[in-house]
Amino acid sequence: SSYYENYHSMKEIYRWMEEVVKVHSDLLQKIYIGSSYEKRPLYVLKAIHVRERDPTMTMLLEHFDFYVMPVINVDGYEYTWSHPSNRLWRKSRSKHGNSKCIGTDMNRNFDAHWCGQGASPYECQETYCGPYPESEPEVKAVARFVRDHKNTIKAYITMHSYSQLVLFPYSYTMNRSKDHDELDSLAKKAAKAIRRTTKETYRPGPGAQTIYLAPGGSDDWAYDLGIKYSFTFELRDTGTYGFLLPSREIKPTCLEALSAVKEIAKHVLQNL
Ligand code: 0X9
Ligand code: ZN
Repeated sequence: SSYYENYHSMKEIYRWMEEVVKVHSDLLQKIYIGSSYEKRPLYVLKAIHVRERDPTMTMLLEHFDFYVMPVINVDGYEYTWSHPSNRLWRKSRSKHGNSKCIGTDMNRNFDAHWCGQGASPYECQETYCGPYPESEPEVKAVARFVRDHKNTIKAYITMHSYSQLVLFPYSYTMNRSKDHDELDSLAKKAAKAIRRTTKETYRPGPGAQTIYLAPGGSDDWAYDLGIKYSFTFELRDTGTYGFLLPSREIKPTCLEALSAVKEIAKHVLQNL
C-alpha cells in the first residue's frame, strides 16, 4: 500500500517533504518557519499555480496559493513513535518552571482569550495553556507566519481528530461571531461536500456551542486577526476507533477533507 495509506515517523515525513519538493519543484516550495523546543525544523509547504488533472484544483490554484503545514507538534509526534506506550501524547514537549510535568497544549497557547475557561493553568493537565501566550516555539512560529501573511491569507483551516465536525469561531466564548450566519452556511456546505464525496456525516457548528469552551485556539486567533474564513476540521471517526484511526481510513479521510477545503476555497473566491 502507498505512502498515503500508512502512518509515518517524523523522520519519514521529513524525508517525504524533501522528496516531494524535489520531484515537484515547479509547483511546491518548502518554507522554513522556525524550530521546535527540541530543535526540529518546522516547515510549511507552498503549492503554487500549475495545470493539474483536477479542474477544480487547477481553477483554485489559478487564484490562490495553498500553504500546508503537515505537522505542527513535531516533538510530540516524534515522542508518540519513540515511546509507543505514550501513543496518544497530545502536548508539546517543553519544560516550564520546575514542574515535574512536560508539555503545553498548543491549541490553548494562542493569544485568543488565553487561559480562560476551558484551559488549565496547571502544567500537569492535558489542556495546560503554557506560562504565557505563544510560549511554545511552534505556536510562535505559526503565529508569526500567519501574521506576516495576514493581508493575503483568505482562509485558515486547522485539521484535528476526532468527531467529524466542521467548527468555526468562537470556541473561547458561547457568543456568536459577527460572521456567524455566513460561516454557519459555509460550514454546512462543506459538510455536504463531504457527504457527496464519501457519504460520511460531519456536523457543522461554532466550537464552544458544538463541543466545549476552549480558549487559546488557532482558529479563534486567526479569526480575530481578521481572517474571516477560519475553521477547525475534526476528522474521523466518531468514536469507534477515536484517535487510533485504522490506516485504511487515512485516504478516504483525506479525500473528504479535501472536498471540504475546495468548497471553502470556492466560496472565498466568489466573495473576494
Ligand atoms: O480541544 C481542541 O483543541 C480540539 N479538539 S481535539 O480533540 N482535536 O483536541 C477542538 C478545537 C476547537 N477550536 C478551539 N478550541 N479553538
Ligand atoms: Zn486536536
